[in-house]
Amino acid sequence: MKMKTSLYLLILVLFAMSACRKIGIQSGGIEEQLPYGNIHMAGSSFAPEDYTLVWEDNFDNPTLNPNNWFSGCQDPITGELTTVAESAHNQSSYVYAGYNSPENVYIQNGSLMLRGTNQPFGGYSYTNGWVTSMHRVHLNKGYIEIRAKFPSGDKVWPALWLLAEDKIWGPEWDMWEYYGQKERENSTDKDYDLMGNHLMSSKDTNNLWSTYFIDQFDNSHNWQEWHIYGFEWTADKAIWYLDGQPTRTLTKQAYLSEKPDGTWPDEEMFMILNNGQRVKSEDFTTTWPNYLEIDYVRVYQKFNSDFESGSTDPWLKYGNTSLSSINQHAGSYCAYIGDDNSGYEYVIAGLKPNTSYTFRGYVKVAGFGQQANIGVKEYGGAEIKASTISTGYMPLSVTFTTGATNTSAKLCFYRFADGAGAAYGDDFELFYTRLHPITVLNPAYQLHGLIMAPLPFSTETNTVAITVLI
Ligand SMILES: [Ca+2]
Ligand SMILES: [Ca+2]
Repeated sequence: MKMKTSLYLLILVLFAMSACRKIGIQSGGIEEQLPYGNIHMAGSSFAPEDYTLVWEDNFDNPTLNPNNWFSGCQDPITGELTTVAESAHNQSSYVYAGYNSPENVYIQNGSLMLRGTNQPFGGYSYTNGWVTSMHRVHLNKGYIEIRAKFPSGDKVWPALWLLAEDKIWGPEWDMWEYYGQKERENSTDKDYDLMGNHLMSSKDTNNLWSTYFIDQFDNSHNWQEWHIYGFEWTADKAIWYLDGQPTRTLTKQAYLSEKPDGTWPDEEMFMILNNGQRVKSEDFTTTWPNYLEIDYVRVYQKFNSDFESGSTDPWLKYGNTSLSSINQHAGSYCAYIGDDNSGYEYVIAGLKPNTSYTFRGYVKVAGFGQQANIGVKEYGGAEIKASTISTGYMPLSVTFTTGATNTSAKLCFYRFADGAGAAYGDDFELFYTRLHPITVLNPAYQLHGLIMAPLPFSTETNTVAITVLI
């Protein structure tokens, strides 16, 4: 009898354990989103190290998000034409053979579709889809990643490119610009199937181009397949990446030695994604209609968060601050605050409205009785801060949600008026926090020790929505 009861109990326990494993498998999907780093790296990105996702459009909504883009070359809110555009529907009719119209811009199966047609309209022989992020999404340096499928054929001229927010032509970054056909300079010869990675800066009316073409791209890479097109722009170099592999590196030094009158881009620039048609190109091999399909556009930035550039730029400083080569949390440098009422601020742009971000970093003070803080303000909500009085490095973090129309935030590292003293800060990061429903077991089960796997969340996932299974 006793044995029978024990057996019965054993069966019960085994049943309970197998039920737990079942639930554990259910929660196994969550582990893919963890460790925490995977959340801000947004899945299968080729972003170089130390970059933080600051903005993305995955085209998941049924219509184009007007906070990010407008169709064509005229801002529907301000009425302004984009940089060097001649009308709302054509940027430059001497080079673009098509009329861009909203009918050619739509979202299908989670992708932005930019259609090109050979249907005459508005005095043009072709029409096309064209979107612009002017005054909505712009950046001064960073890494842009676009997952796209390009059209091909002699007439097509699709491109993913950047122009200046101040609407002066130059600089222009041609991240990825495909020519179905292009005539050679000072020659009647023609090239076909070219992908371009260019920079242009200008001196007065002189455009200073540094061009680079990859020949026979469709032949070698099949551009009708999905590819991940990356472009990194820093203070001293640009690197174009295809599916994570560099295709061109242009250093500031090389550009300026090639173009002594040139300037390295150092200003806010917006994106244009378009499926244009070239005036000068033939139309023998093009299939109509054709499409430039874009699954996502992501912008990553780094804001010298570890000070390993040997400078505290581009942080804005006030009071007594300097770069420190002692007391760093990691690497060779950190940020030093030498007195009270002093600190660092950095306005990070390109954020999404109504979205949660976490700003964190390592901070310590030099002596007892002092306090140092990190904080965030001007994001659409009340200022938030986190503080430490520790003389050893402490991780501090603040999580904030941008307001309904806010696309930037001011990140701060500072000391109040709490007396003389010093503080050090290092390894700051900004995380984009995705809201994933997470399924975990009822904590009661955990108490009974029936979970074999570690809990699928860490102390840093407090903004992740959690569903508890009873
Ligand atoms: Ca998508
Ligand atoms: Ca450092």
